[in-house]
Amino acid sequence: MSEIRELLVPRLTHADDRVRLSKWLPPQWGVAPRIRIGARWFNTLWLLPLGFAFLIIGVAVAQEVRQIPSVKSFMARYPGYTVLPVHYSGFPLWLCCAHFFNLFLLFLIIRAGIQILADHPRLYWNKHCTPGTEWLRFQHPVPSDRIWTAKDDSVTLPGWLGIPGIRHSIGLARWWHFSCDFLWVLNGAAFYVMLFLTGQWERVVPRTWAVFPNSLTVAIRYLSLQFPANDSWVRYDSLQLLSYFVTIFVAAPLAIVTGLMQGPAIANRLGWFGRFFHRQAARSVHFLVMCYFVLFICVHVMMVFITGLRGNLNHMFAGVDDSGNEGFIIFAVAMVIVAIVWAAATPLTLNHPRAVQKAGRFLIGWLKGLSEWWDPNNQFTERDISPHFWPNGTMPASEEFNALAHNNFAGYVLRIYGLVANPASISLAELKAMPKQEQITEHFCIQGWSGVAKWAGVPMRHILGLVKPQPQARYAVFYSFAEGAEGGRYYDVHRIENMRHHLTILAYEMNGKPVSVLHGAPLRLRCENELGFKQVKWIEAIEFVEDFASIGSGQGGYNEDHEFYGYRMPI
Ligand SMILES: Nc1nc2c(c(=O)[nH]1)N[C@H]1C(S)=C(S)[C@@H](COP(=O)(O)O)O[C@H]1N2
Ligand SMILES: [Mo]
Repeated sequence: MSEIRELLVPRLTHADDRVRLSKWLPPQWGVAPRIRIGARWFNTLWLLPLGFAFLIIGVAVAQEVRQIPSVKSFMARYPGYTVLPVHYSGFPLWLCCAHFFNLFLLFLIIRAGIQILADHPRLYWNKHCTPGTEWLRFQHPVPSDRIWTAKDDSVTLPGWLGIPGIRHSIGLARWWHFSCDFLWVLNGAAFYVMLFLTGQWERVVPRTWAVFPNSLTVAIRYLSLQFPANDSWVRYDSLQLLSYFVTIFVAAPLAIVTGLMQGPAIANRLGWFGRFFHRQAARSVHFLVMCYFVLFICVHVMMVFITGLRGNLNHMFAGVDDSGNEGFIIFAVAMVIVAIVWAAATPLTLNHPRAVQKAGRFLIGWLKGLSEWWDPNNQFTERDISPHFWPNGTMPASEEFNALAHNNFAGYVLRIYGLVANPASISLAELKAMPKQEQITEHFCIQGWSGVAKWAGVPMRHILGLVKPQPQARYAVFYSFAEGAEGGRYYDVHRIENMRHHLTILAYEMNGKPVSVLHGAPLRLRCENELGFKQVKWIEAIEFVEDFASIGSGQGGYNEDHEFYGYRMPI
């Protein structure tokens, strides 16, 4: 069987350790974000003048309203803050540091998050991702006169906004997003602990219901442009307290939970809740939380600037309550650091993508891999099957494959070799005579779309029983008939543990019919605790190996080599 290896391995290509724009997907710009209300699409840019108009009207209304006697007495009864005993003082150093790390990481998280979204620039409330049913898109409608893959759909972003801006750079953007998330969660956890150890939580957690009427008073004051005194060294006003509470204790945890719920390993374990609050709902909420953060940052920064900049910066950046300039100086230095990192992130990523991949793997890859311990167990019903299942990837184009397809794959043989006791060559008819397993499962593409389909095929457990991998075999390599996007054979590596799951099958049927060539005929993998790119289509051969360092560029698969993905992708 070693001749098969000699046949296949040289057809893999070595990937570059830099992003070569000449070989990458050519740029394609989307459109300004559109929101669908009923059957009509609205350009969200209208929100800018509309928001401005509403703000001006709001000021006029607030100025009138606060003259009304009953409002006056309401505002006298609820002055805009509550005086309760407190057990903290000022702004300690740990708080200033946590605040800086938070803002520093949040910029990167948001930029990389928008980049991830640009890989499938549509958001849905339904789980099927059927074109036309999205509620938000920043791409044109899906063309209906040709095959339109998820990769075709991805859009370019300006390099200062996305990291790294170029189309379909989700592999790199995810390393940034997840690595910074991890550091952000660590920072946040330390922040939570310190808040409660030092009594500083009393600044940001409401302790009486009066926080609501008091917030109304503050809102009327600010909106009517008569700012209350800034007492933040001692206490925040009620509206500030409430908005910080929502940001720290609602928005941040919601972002974490809805982020995790988009990964197959976790979504597959949530049972009815996961079927109801599915990946697309989680993804939409995740996006809305990001919008909240952006709005919060804008309003927060504006308020810091217009309610006494020097004093505010002295509090939060220097931890002092005086009229000196130290807060401003530290803030200026901090902003220079943010600006340098902001400017460097995209060029660094394009010039050293392999380093970004390695750093990400080091920081967060092991943690993502841990969720593979959970075996996938989620199954759907016939009613859940998606009417449209996005296709993805580069179609096979070789004469050899076309000849096989022409004969309905009658001449197809699956070759299994490497570290196995019984190497095998199995025809499609033989595969179909083996035990058949049916499953209705959700497919999670790394780009963001998902879809439910019924798959049927041979359980990988059965194949393992036939070929008997040797004890040192740790990985299964799936070689495809098709090339990857930059040329060279598409392949992907799975840990052998994944091959033993009860839902891992070699599928030859999709939704009750033979799998179409578009979706991977004659045979494609289903391994339900991993993302879509690991479900190799058009399988030509499977090799069992001890290590994959010498295969391709050694990263564990075609997209791992060429697009800098991680090879364990349960999230
Ligand atoms: N050979 C091969 N298999 C592949 C791909 C590819 O490009 N080549 N794309 C992967 C990706 S990114 C996804 S999301 C799924 C898509 O499967 P589908 O076309 O059936 O939706 O196939 C995976 N398998
Ligand atoms: Mo994918």
